[in-house]
Amino acid sequence: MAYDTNNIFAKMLRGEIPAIKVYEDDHTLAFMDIMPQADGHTLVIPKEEAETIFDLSDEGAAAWMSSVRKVGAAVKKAFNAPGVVVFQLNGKGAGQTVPHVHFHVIPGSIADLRKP
Ligand code: DGP
Repeated sequence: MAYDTNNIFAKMLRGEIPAIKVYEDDHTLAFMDIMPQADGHTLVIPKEEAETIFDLSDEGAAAWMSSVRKVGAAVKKAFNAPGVVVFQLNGKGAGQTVPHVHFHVIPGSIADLRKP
């Protein structure tokens, strides 16, 4: 499906709506989730226009995963968490609500997550 350039994360990347940014580089952006499933719930996105992992270039995917690892380590340390939950959804059928690919990075245990 064609990428929707008006999705909320695309607007965030263009600076049209605010975000609490926690990490940014040439290829990726990380910011706090507005509906956190636990304290420290962070989203990490590639800057490349991609709705799902299947739309992303290999280079974009590699840069994105590199940032997920950095952000994951940082939130684990910041929240003194025993572990970090990292997941992402592809397509409405999987439950994806924002059509710009994103990883959820959440310090703590999957057993402690609040319902989205
Ligand atoms: P998913 O269901 O995997 O597509 O997750 C989308 C996430 O995006 C969800 O946890 C809530 C978050 N979210 C939705 N709108 C906004 C927004 O305007 N700002 C921020 N920071 N997060 C948002």
